[in-house]
Amino acid sequence: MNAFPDVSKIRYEGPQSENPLAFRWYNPDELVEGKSMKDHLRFTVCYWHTFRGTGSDPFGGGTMLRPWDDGSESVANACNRARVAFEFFEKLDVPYYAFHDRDIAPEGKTLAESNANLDAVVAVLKEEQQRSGVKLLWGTANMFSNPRFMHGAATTCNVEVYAYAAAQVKKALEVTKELGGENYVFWGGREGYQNLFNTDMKREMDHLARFFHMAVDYAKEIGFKGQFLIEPKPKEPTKHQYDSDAAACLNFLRAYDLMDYFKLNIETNHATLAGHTMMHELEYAGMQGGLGSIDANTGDLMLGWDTDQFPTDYYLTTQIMLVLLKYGLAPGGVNFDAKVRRESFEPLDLFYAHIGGMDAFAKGLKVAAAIRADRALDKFVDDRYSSWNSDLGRKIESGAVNFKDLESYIMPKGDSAKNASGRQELIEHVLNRYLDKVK
Ligand code: XUL
Ligand code: CO
Repeated sequence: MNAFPDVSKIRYEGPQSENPLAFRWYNPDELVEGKSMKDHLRFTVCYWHTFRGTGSDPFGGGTMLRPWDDGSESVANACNRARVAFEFFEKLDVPYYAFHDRDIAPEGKTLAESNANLDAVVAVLKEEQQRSGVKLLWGTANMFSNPRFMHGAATTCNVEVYAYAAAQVKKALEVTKELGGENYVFWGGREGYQNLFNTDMKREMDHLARFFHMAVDYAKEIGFKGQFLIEPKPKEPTKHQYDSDAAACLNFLRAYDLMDYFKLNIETNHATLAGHTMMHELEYAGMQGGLGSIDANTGDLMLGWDTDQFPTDYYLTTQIMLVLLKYGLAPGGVNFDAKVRRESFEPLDLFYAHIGGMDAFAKGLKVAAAIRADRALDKFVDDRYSSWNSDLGRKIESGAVNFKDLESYIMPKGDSAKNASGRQELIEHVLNRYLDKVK
């Protein structure tokens, strides 16, 4: 393949480099906290935006220039596209990719035909994985594009659509296993509602849970050992998505006895649509043992929808890496669920976009590690909670006292001890100091 003749393998040149086809921060073998950047970050290219994105929007058609793609829905075109994708992964030096079933192979007239198309392309992907060493971070099934899924897939009102979705996921699990996928993702594409007047929410959520249990059972049956992930998103395409944020997802998993099998794939732009920061969503999932993987992108402060832009903000990546270093990421990864703007239609833009995103994360990793090495933030947190290290604090935390004991303790004092400053402005300044310091 030589779909990108102007690009050779992207290499690390250091922060001073002005070469847009080089890394300034991402140095795959450089050790951070004793582990290579490559192993910390586990960068992943997503197939749908990068190889299937057309640049179309509600106001106009596709704009992308993809000379290798003949635009047809043929298996031959899909196989050729797969080989081009691997040229891209290798030149970009990413260890992983991720896909939906319908990204990699065309949908046929019947499910059997779709499965056969999938098998043909999977054979090529397998060959390319073996040749290049690039691995599959996760697979998933697209159960939102085809009109049959207009009412949802695992939450549809149409029982035959539910059966179809189950069969589709069964095949997607087989394919993900065949390709050594390390995770399997469920993003609830149309699992939600537009209007509660026509919706039996309880029944739909029960069905969704049943669906997940069947997926877990089937994974066990075929020996698929990958981690299951669900991906929170509050809205779009439905008015309300059931997996609205990390808290809602974890509550759902716990209520339906699925906590042992699922973790969360947290996406930045979904977090912001939910009215949270990415750091909040990561911390919330992490503290409950539910942090699995991330979809790395960013939204636009001025726009209230899922713009899926490439992340370039060091402040954001530092926040993310602070949490990821705390809880760990593997077998998850940093998946660029991000698309180039429709005006950035040249193949070269795909490289610029990913290089910028990878560098932003590598810099964030270094800044976060520097902060952790000095315990620069921990010190503030330790101080802030130091009163809890007292005898009283320990008794409360261990459950040794009740309301009456606490009343007896505090009543004679007349009032509680004075509060100390939260130091927010100083802390924010300290964070900027580390951003300056890492060179
Ligand atoms: C949609 C989204 C999906 C999932 C995979 O907003 O993020 O691309 O990541 O289905
Ligand atoms: Co996503």
